[in-house]
Amino acid sequence: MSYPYQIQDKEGYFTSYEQSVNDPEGFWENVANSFLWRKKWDKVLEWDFKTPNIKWFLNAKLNITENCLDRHLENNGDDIAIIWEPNNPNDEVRKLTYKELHAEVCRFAHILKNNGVKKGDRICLYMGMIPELAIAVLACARIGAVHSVIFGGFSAKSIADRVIDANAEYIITCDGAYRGAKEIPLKSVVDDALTQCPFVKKVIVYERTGTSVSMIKDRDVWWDDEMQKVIESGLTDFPAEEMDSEDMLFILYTSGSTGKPKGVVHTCGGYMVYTTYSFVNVFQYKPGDVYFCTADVGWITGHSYIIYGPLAAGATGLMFEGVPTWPDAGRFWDITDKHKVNILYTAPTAIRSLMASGLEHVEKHDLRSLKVLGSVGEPINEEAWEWFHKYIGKGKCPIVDTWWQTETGGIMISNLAGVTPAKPAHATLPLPGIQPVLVDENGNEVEGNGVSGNLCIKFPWPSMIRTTYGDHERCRQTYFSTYENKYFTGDGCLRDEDGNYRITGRVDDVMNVSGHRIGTAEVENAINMHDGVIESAVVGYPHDVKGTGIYAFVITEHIHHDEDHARNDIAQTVARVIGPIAKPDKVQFVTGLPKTRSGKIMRRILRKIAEGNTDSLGDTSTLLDPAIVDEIIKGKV
Ligand code: 7RM
Repeated sequence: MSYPYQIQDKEGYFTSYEQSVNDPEGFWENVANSFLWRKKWDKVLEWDFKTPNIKWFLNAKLNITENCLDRHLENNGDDIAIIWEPNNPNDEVRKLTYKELHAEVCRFAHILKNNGVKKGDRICLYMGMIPELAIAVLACARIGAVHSVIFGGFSAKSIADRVIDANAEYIITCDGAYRGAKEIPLKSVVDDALTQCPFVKKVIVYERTGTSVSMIKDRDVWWDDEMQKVIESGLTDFPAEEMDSEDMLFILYTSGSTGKPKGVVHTCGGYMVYTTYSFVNVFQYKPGDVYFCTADVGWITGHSYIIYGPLAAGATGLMFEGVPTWPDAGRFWDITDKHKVNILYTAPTAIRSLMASGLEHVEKHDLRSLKVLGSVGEPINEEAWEWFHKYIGKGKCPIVDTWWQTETGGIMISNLAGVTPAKPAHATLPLPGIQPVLVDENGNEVEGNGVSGNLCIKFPWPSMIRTTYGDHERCRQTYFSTYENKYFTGDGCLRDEDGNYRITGRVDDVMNVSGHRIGTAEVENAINMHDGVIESAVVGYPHDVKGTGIYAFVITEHIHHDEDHARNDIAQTVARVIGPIAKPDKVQFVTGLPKTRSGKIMRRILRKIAEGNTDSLGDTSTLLDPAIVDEIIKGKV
């Protein structure tokens, strides 16, 4: 593979950037020309941010899997597409060449077809980090079905909410998943979820752990049994469905300010072009490099930078089933050494946690293969940046700090490895094609450098969100109504004297816990389901490892004699309702909450208390009951 759109040096970056602003359509047309299309576009772009209506590469036809697979077969079919490292380091590594991956995807596409799946159908995937997850995702794309991957840490209720919202009639899951020392009973969680989803027609189950599961007659089938039938039928290829550039590729649910996660919709053409373009440029991928992204496919990072971007670029990607701390905190470094990883893309929360477990885990391993390091998911603090740079990159690997979102589909602001300069704790500069702006509270653009504001994007890019599934108005309201004619990210941001962007964090009611997005309202809803709870308010607070921890203020009917026990019960309820990632770190029982006269909870005050920053609470005299503030401060946990 060669990448004609790969930027080679700093001048190249500035020239490309300028061109992308002066002639966006020409710029993207040029990038898109390097892909495989059944038919090219009639028009590059049509857009308005009012409706919003965004269309890229109009009337072009393609199948993204022909770009991720078929395209590489002739010259690079024997290259490794996926190296799979199992949870247990003593188990066998699996390597799939592009030819093998293509064959597996085709076979599984037949299985989908045999089970009644058609173009446009929604399929929920609830699986561990095994090659079959990538195979299932790609098979959906090949047949034109819309995948909705649900992270393996979500609860039965979260699955049911998503299956219902997407009206998904098909589920793909595993009997169980290995995660470190734990075994997670995925199928059993799915079964609980599906008691609420009688419309589900088929559940395809891959056997990974061998744990016993209950199979429902006429609904549940084993992956291996279905595979046997396909193999016996002798069918190998599966001709890819011809998709329109703007046909839906997938839905991915993400948290917002309300209690209900929204289904972010991405479409085929633009998403393919942008994820591949950004992958190749940000990481400066060179054919033959081994690239390891530690994210889970259940999040957007896994979609864009484990599956679609790298595969369309013909890259060799490493997929890891387990967790960074098992069997010990040296696992990432062990994997890096074992597979001679060249590019490592991970999250600040992982870096901070591994940093805390001591250098002895690092020093045992040879990390000389590393060339480029990357960070994503939350602001990376300077201490973690320096540690990553010094002890993992040995001072010679550029670190790319990549800012982006589920909604943006791909990396928006980042330095390009070794091409544009890094600055610790700064995402630095927008990729060519991306036009960020900062706006003040009145919605006016803040110009010049050395300024701050809310981060917006003022021009469309190919992988941007098209709609929120089943509720276009919600998409308009959330992203396009705060500031006229701009996409609003929900993030606060600084632009330094040199024009480098530094993302400071969410300015809405979304928390970023270990890089996972969780809405305060979702956690409150879950807490309020707990017996005896009258009301609750949840805020984020600075946490050494997680970045943000979850602090819950809870009003209950009765005073608890064993508060620790009650706290634990509430945390368990949240884990059951949402998933373990949303468990509050701190629960404080209070008799009231600081509210305005109109009954609105003053989160600003609760946030300050949770931070331990009670000197600057600001004006509390407008509160309904100012005395409650002192009570809450005294009872801080
Ligand atoms: C890719 C992803 C999005 C939110 C986003 C930010 C935060 C992500 C960075 C970052 C500072 C970064 N998608 N965020 N990357 N903040 N620097 N490099 O994480 O939809 O799950 O989250 O994450 O607040 O709005 S996401």
